[in-house]
Amino acid sequence: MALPPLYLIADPNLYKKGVTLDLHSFFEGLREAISGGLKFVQYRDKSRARGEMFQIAKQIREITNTGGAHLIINDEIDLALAVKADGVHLGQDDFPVKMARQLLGKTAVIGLSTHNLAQACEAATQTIDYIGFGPIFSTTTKKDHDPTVGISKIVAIRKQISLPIYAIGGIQFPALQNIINAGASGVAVASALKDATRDTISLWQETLKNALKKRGI
Ligand code: 3NM
Repeated sequence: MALPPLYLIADPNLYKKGVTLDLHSFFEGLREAISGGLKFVQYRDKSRARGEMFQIAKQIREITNTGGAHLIINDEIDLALAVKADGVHLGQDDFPVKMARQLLGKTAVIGLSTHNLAQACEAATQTIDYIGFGPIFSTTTKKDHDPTVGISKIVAIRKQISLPIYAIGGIQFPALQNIINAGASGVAVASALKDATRDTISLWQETLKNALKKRGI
């Protein structure tokens, strides 16, 4: 499956009113983004009991199915299987890729987080479909994140590996052109696209597509 350049990290923890989760706004935000043409979504949730995660993931699966968008589940292989997601995104310390591939099958999309050149090169030897690389910039969405890498590090990785590279971490609209020019295949974005309108999503997608076209992709 060709992976779309705009990858939304859907994290319900960004939708809090005090301590209460505003799941209604979370789901509405996702529907709006998909109505703007978004085709690639990751459900990421570091703060919920697994039973509740299952209920949320089920609804996200319905919304993404209706909109023809791919759904990836962060970390949790059993949850991905349970809701018939299209794949999983794994961190460096998560379940081994090889086992994930065995459990999910050949056609599943498997992504791996990487934070430096060595990890990216090692990732390229595994049966994965893309890497996340970051954090490019500082972010509050991921607690205790690795040191920021900046856009220039993408250039070095692009020279070494042919896998799709998704730049992640603190990405805002003005950086898109430079990120793609550096060799990324797309961007994975959470906070900057929280409550994005369909027009904003369209603008991000067009900008990414045009930047990739200039690289002949
Ligand atoms: N992973 P935002 S940075 C989930 O570096 C995540 O692997 C990262 O959210 C990594 O777009 C990050 O709000 C946070 O910065 C992405």
